[in-house]
Amino acid sequence: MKAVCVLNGEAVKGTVYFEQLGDTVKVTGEVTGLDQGLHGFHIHEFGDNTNGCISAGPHFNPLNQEHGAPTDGVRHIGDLGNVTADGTGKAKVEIMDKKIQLNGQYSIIGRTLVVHADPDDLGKGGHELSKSTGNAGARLACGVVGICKA
Ligand SMILES: [Cu+2]
Ligand SMILES: [Zn+2]
Repeated sequence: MKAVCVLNGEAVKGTVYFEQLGDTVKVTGEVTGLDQGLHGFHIHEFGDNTNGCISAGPHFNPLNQEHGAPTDGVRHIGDLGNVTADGTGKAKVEIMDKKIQLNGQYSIIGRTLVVHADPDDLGKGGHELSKSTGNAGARLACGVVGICKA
């Protein structure tokens, strides 16, 4: 099964693909228009963009855990860490993750992918928002994850 998300922001655009490979979801694609460096990259709970990316709500967190790094045992299902933009503002996405899924109770289909202005501190920044959002700042672009042709 495959899914796709078209990210749309003012300056930031992107296309990200998701493919279920056994228990792993492979995430690939490209985001452009970013400042050089790290940018938080998450699945948020709602596939609602009526009021822009803010309507997507908090990180997808069906297990009521604290925010963390993708490699942490304790994390939100939606915590995909950061993408890294180069000097031209382009970030290549290549993530393998076993928490997000394309079906079942942890399915991300119909939820929103968000790319942020700032780095996700992976829960370790000591900021009051570290354990909820990674203090990743504004939502620069977002899009709903939808099923695509296999
Ligand atoms: Cu986010
Ligand atoms: Zn999170």
